[in-house]
Amino acid sequence: MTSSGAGARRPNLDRARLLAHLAQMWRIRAFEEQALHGLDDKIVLGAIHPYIGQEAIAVGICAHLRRDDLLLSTHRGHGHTLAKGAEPLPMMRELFGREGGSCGGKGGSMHIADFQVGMLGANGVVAANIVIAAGAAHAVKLKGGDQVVCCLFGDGAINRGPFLEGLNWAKVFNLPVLFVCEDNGFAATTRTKSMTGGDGPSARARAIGLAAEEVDGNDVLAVDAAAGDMIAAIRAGGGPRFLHAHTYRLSGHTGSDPALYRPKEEVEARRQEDPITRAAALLADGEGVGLREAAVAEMKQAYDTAKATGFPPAADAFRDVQDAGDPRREAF
Ligand SMILES: Cc1ncc(C[n+]2csc(CCOP(=O)(O)OP(=O)(O)O)c2C)c(N)n1
Ligand SMILES: [Mg+2]
Repeated sequence: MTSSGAGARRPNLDRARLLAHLAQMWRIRAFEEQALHGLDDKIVLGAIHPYIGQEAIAVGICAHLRRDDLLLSTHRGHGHTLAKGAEPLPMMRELFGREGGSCGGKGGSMHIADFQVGMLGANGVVAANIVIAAGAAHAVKLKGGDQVVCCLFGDGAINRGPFLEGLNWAKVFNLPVLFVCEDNGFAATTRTKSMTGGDGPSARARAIGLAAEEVDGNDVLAVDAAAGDMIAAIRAGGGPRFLHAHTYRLSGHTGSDPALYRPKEEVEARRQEDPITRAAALLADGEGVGLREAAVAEMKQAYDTAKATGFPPAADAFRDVQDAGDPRREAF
């Protein structure tokens, strides 16, 4: 770890960019801490999967995505969604099942989507987003243009079939998609290494013919640099790329998981590598002051407003649930 003022030893440091990254990581952290508070408050409907400790990945990657680029997320999707440009209030309302939620309050955390910013959806089915991303990238290719699709998934997802299907399809059709494996070491309560044959995510991607790189996922500037090169290559027609980002989930698997399957000392050691602390340590004294407070105020406001919002009217119960027909008739 570096102490504050270490930025002076990195003459090429783009301070404005780092400050923007730090602000965005604080926003994600503050959103999640508020959401966890909502569990204690008993207003979150369903589970939430905190992204705490992994923020540098979403932030470093989304810095290179345009609004019209497309993103596919997971069950751990709040950070991805915010980094892609979604507003926190509809997201918070969605967590609480309220009117005005991203999906009308019907989906909850694992179904948040915001097509306005190219966020095609969280996904509660591990690895399912990988084949959806390949499909979205195929659509982009057929339509023409230079949009990029980004698909984030966990290290557990690489042990499901859609990983092979999605990467293979993307390679065969030279599709504009960046696959990002967020390797936090765990799939729920299981250490992923104990369930993974061979040399892991990047080796598998290379075996399918994708250019693949590994990166320290807790170093926002390293992620930024790696993602920048890869996304530029994809946008230029270079085909799919694979980024394997090493990180650690500082929270439990869900907001209510005490994570007793790993020693406290391990978590404490990994907390020293918190991506926010590491980014802040690159700045000089006084830089970045107030970013945390601003993020907390923004997310508290979203929380309070969402909490004060009513539930959707009963008449809307079937709206957007089925795309055709009369659900009352079709139920029989
Ligand atoms: C097809 C499928 N199998 C099992 C589950 C239950 N489940 C939810 S999250 C999870 C772990 C996923 O691990 P990883 O892909 O590494 O993502 P992480 O939770 O670490 O972000 C599991 C097994 C699921 N949601 N979908
Ligand atoms: Mg994992």
